[in-house]
Amino acid sequence: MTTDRKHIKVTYSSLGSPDPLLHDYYEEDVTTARANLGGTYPMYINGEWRDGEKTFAKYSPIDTNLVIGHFSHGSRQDVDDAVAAAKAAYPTWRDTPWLERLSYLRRVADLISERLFQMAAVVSLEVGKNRLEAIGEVEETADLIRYCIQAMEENDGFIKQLASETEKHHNRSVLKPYGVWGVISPFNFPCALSGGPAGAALIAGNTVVHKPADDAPLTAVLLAQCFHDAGLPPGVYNMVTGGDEPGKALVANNDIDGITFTGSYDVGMSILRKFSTQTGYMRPVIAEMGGKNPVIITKNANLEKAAYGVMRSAFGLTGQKCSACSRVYVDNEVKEVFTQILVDITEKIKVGDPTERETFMGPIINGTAYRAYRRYARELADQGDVLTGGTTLEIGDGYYVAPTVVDNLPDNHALWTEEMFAPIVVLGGYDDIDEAMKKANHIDLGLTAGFYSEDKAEIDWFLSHIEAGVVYVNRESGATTGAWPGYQAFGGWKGSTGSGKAAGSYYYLQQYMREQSHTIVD
Ligand code: UN1
Repeated sequence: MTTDRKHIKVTYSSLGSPDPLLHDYYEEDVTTARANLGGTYPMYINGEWRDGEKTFAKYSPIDTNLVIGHFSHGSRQDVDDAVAAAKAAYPTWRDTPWLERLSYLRRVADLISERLFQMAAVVSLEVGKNRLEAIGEVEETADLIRYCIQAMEENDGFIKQLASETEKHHNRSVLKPYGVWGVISPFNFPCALSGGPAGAALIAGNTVVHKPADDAPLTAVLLAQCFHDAGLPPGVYNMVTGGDEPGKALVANNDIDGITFTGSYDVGMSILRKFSTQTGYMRPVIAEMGGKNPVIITKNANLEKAAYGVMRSAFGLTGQKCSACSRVYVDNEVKEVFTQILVDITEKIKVGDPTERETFMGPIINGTAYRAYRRYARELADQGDVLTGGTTLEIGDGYYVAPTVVDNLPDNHALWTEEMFAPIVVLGGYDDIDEAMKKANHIDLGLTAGFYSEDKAEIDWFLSHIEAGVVYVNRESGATTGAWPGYQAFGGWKGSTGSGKAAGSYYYLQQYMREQSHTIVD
């Protein structure tokens, strides 16, 4: 690796016209990462690297012959040891002055930024994310941590003086950590949705046990290395890889005081239920549980802008973002023109190896998702019209599928409401805009939503009626995706969330703390 690299500050917006050096750095690190694939990697428990008794192999979705590495299959004992280590480390970490905690976490964020391209290369190889999105995600992780650092500073450690009854009374409100915090993260944002919540929990004074997704264990190891190299005391951050077992063991462990889960609605709801009944009192659950995100396009929209926004959000990361756009309601007066533009630009998408500069869409994550895509494509072709896509693609031995646009699907079809996590978008025409809004809102999920209209009154109407946590109007770079910490608060409504508070927002960090009121009388 070149040692004297120029610092390039990345956000999803700066990636629109990136510094050419960014490509050089990324390519250099992809070459190195490819050459080093296939190693055996441990877990991180109590400040030590521990090999599990069993291992599992992780293959790349880009080419199923490519072994990313062999990873520890964490057992219940490993999880219980990690929780015990976190519990033992908690009192000292809690009592560490918050400014000192911030300097540890600032080091973690800086290490992530320093290793930006190295980690992004692994994200691409491991989950099939294209280069710009992978680079963006890794830097987003550092920024999620920095955002929480800033929140802690701006709020002076969340110690607030309150009014006093008399001169002798000294009252204040203090936010304090809970204890041991579990983080269960998904494959699609393996860095941001691990480092973001773990960073917040640690800044707040909790200790952490992290269980990453089976499909993204190497990113988790690299992240654990950042926590380790930042010099965090043993037990403060722990990471256990493996299948379902360590995740279940984490949820079953009553020494976990709070948990952040990002993943499916069904798993999120089951964690929520267990957490509220397993112990004598409720414990906090921060959950982000998916979306079925709608876009409404009126006859007053700039259709070109709308088509690009929908295309980017429906097919970015192969449709596997919780924030992906999967339903579009478009005024029948402009539907034909809009559909034509969308189909044209969809057919120009370059699908292939995500580490290649021109590739927009990499493979789908694994064999199960690949087979599910085929099943969805069949069902959609049976009942609706597949305007483009609907097929798997023969590109080497990878899990490649075509971006798919579907029209004329009956209103009562299950795939109008089921989250597919695949590059499939379904179009519906409307004559009455109130009907379109009803359809957009009628499901249990409410994560993101988009709107296209150049009419100010229509925009106000949309903003006051839509039931979603993250909404975008006339955004060409993404109709429903691409929130950045500090720019967009990212969190859902209804079944998409547990708390109604978003990540990368003013209100996020407070969720990792509980309030204590102090009254001291002279
Ligand atoms: C997710 O898809 O699980 O706004 C999170 C976005 C990303 C976050 C997506 N920042 O698309």
